[in-house]
Amino acid sequence: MLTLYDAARCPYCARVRIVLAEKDVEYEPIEIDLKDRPAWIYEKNSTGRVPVIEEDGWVLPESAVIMEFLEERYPEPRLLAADPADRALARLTRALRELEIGGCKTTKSLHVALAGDPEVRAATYDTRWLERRLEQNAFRLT
Ligand SMILES: N[C@@H](CCC(=O)N[C@@H](CS)C(=O)NCC(=O)O)C(=O)O
Repeated sequence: MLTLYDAARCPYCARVRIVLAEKDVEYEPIEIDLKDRPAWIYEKNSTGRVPVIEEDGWVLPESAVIMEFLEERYPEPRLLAADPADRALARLTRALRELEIGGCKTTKSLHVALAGDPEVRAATYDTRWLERRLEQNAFRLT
């Protein structure tokens, strides 16, 4: 079974949990206390950060890479559009949201412009499922 090294309040972990939930993938979560990280987490990820997934001794850090891996490994239901241009827009939205989550405001006006464009929003699956899961309080940020 897949293991997720997880932290409840981490937005990067949350988006991996969302993909796992959408794809109904069974996994074992292992909560990492970020204030008192176990030394062994550095063996999984040299930066010591979560999320990391592991399966049969194979480890993968970095949430965006994990999401892409899960999309390819578990293609149904599809979370990215079939059309390459739409996929690119979804990735662009994701990249901009990463900057936003990271507290970087330098691309905020670009992000606002993109988010306000109904055509871009319609083409960007990431935005729809992220917002839906936000409504469902899937981030466990309480
Ligand atoms: N680029 C990484 C960022 C992951 C990240 O920063 N995780 C935070 C928790 S939200 C962490 O592990 N922080 C511990 C640290 O930076 O030492 C990803 O997308 O997975």
